[in-house]
Amino acid sequence: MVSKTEEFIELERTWASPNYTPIPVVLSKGEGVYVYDVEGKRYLDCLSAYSAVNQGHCHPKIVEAAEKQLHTLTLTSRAFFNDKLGSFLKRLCEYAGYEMACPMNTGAEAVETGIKVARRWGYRIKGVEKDKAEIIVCENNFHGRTTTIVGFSSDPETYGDFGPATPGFIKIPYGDIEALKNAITPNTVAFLVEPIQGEAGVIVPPEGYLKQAAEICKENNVLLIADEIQTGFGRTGKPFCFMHDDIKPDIVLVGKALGGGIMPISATLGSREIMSVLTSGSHGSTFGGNPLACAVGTAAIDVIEEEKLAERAAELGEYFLGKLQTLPKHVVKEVRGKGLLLAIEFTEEAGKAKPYVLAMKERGLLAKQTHETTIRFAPPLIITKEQIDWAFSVIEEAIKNTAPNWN
Ligand code: IF1
Repeated sequence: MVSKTEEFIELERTWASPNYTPIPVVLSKGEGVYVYDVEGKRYLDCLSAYSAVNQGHCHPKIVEAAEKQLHTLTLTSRAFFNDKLGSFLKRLCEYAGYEMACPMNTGAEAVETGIKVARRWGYRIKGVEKDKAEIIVCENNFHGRTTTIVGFSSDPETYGDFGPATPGFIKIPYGDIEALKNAITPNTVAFLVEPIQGEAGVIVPPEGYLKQAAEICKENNVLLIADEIQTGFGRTGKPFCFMHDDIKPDIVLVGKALGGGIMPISATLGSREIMSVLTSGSHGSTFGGNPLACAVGTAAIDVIEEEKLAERAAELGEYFLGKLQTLPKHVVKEVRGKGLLLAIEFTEEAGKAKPYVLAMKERGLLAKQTHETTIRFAPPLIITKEQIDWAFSVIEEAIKNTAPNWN
């Protein structure tokens, strides 16, 4: 007798391109911090769709905003104005502290928009020689999956056989200020950086790194572009991770949780001067800024603010980090992160992360390994202290029962 789980897995494996190897669980319902599989089993979601479900699954206020707009007006294209876009972008820009935004859909589109804005700013405002613009990026970056973006990835899995790479990108080590200084040339238009490298394994840069990077960019008339697609909207304990360094990047890229866990919504934010290089007809998107997205995005921001999710992430993240740090050092060699973007890295002796992820799944907690030896924990920011206690008890027990030697 084939179980429902096996049936659904078989169907997905038959019809979906094999570009993922999902954890063997078939989800069919989500509510708050919990998701449910087709067998009716409940799991605490410690991935939040890679930090796109900060507000929790199917948040009633965001669902209500979507439902209302679904019966009103969903898509017009930007060939026409609509009555939701201006107020949504005002809300978003004021929340982040910027003057203007270009609404897109996926994070990669926001990144590509940032690259186009920086290049055109370089040619038309800084005066860089045509087609010579350079953008500095970091080793082990993750900014999305388009051919241009993967072209400056340092992960062969991400860029392998998708060449030729788009020219004009210089890679430097993450967290290394001297390397940034030395990479800048008269043709440098921007430095694109994640405030915390998510996919690389939740790598937090040295204290003050972003502040020093901002100073160097300013001194050299180079735009600082912060990719807040994963770290934004309260995840690291502030509305945006760059705020921990008390800086103001020239361009901020947002996505994921802006969609309230319901739909793809992203944007590229900057000053009026910078964003105005996107002259009429020079950039766009069929769905970018659609009324449904604007209604959902507005509700998504409202929930982050009204439920003080950034503050919760700061306080409960500290608490969760403290508990993870009690795990034995000969099994878990490092605990990293900020707010509720956390990760544990296993020792060589403890082995690869996947068996631990499967052991956690068996016990009702969903998380995902990143690369071979790290597990990221990024629950919805609505999680309670009691749920963190439960999650930690599951994490500890799963590791205890999987590690070659716990004591
Ligand atoms: C996958 C990773 C995380 C991102 C940052 C831009 C994007 C992402 C900092 C692009 C997207 C997602 C993509 C998803 C898995 C996940 C991921 F493992 F790939 F790297 F979170 F760490 N900037 N990250 O994290 O946004 O176009 O996806 O909306 O591709 O497997 P997107």
